[in-house]
Amino acid sequence: MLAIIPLLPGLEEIDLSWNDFIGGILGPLTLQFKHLQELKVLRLSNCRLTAKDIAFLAQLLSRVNNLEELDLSINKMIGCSLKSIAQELKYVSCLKVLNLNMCGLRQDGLQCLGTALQHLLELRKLDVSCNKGIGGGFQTLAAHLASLSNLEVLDLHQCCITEEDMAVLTQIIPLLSSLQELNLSSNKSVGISSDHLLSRLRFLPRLTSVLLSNCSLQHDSFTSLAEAALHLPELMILDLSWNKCVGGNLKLILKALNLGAKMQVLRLSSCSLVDEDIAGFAAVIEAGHLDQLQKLDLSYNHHISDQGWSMFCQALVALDLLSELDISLRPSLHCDSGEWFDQLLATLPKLPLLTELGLQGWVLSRVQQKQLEQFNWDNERNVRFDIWYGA
Ligand SMILES: *[C@@H]1O[C@H](CO)[C@@H](O)[C@H](O)[C@H]1NC(C)=O
Ligand SMILES: *[C@@H]1O[C@H](CO)[C@@H](O)[C@H](O)[C@H]1NC(C)=O
Ligand SMILES: CC(=O)N[C@H]1CO[C@H](CO)[C@@H](O)[C@@H]1O
Repeated sequence: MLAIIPLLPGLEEIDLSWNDFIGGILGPLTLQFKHLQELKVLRLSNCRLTAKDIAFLAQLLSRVNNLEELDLSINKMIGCSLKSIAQELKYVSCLKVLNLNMCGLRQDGLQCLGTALQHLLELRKLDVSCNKGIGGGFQTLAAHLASLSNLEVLDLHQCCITEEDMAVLTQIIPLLSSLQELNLSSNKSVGISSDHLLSRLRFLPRLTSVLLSNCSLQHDSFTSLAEAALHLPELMILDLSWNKCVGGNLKLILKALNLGAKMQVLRLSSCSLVDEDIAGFAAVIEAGHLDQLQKLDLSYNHHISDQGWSMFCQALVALDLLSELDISLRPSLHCDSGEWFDQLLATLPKLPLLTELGLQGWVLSRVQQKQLEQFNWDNERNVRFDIWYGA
């Protein structure tokens, strides 16, 4: 089947992703590619590419001058050879999307990439996430990263970003004036760093998505973020999961939610939320400030009392557009559900778009399980209740 690719003139897209067998044979294959002037998209995600494949691919780049998207994600063995690709990126100056997620990229590769960026001024999306080997190397990326004035998406999750990296990124990221989506999740230094990246996000008013899950936010960094969020009118997606310091302090960020009213996805899983947080949150919901919300993750917050959950379930009626809600506990906790369950049942019919409800960890009686089934039956709905049947 692959044999026909070289013969197709005017080919604009090649996507061979998720085909293991490509690994090791890409070379002979690319040698046969003839008509590539029109090629815009090349996706080779999760193909078990080898260093040899990458060497051939690097040679190919000088022949695909109109390439706009290059996806080499999830090829863990190409880290050492990515240098050669980076050096040839100068031939594809129309590139808009570069995906190097989980490529085993290392500091030397990142340095070459940094140099290449000066030729990639059209870049919209840069993903170097899940490359733990690049931590500590961001200094080398800095100079040219700052010139990417069209960059809209920057994904740096799980990159072992160090405090020195944070100092660099604090200078650079606020200069990316087109930035809309920023993922810094799973980098402990983000929250610990004494630099003020989070407060400087206020200079990026186009931000729609800020993902800071598992970033060890501290009271100071969380306060900075909350203040910056007041200046982010387009914010639609916010992930603060696995940052314990949010618990007891949620009110800081609620002020920003009051203003924006565009929030569509809010993730507060495992944030050690307490009743005070949920009460303030319920008030914001009831005031109609979150009426665009579609996905809400409050899972793994086991400090909230029965009363707190009841109040929350009552407020839910104001979330007309809600489609996914997760209030699971850790499955190992096995807590009896309290009065809030009845409140939830009363609210369910008023959530016409709900399709997913996470209730893991709560022990539901047979009657309660029946009530959920009956709800779907009576209302001709098909809500997927994620419950634990171990009881
Ligand atoms: C952001 O990072 C997290 C890792 O903590 C990852 O699970 C998630 O898929 C990323 N989100 C996007 C939109 O890239
Ligand atoms: C958070 O980060 C730690 C390591 O820093 C990791 O062990 C843990 O699995 C992460 N949690 C999540 C939910 O990503
Ligand atoms: C989940 C994860 O990979 N966390 C990393 C975030 O960054 C710190 C500091 O570099 C690492 O130690 C963590 O392992």
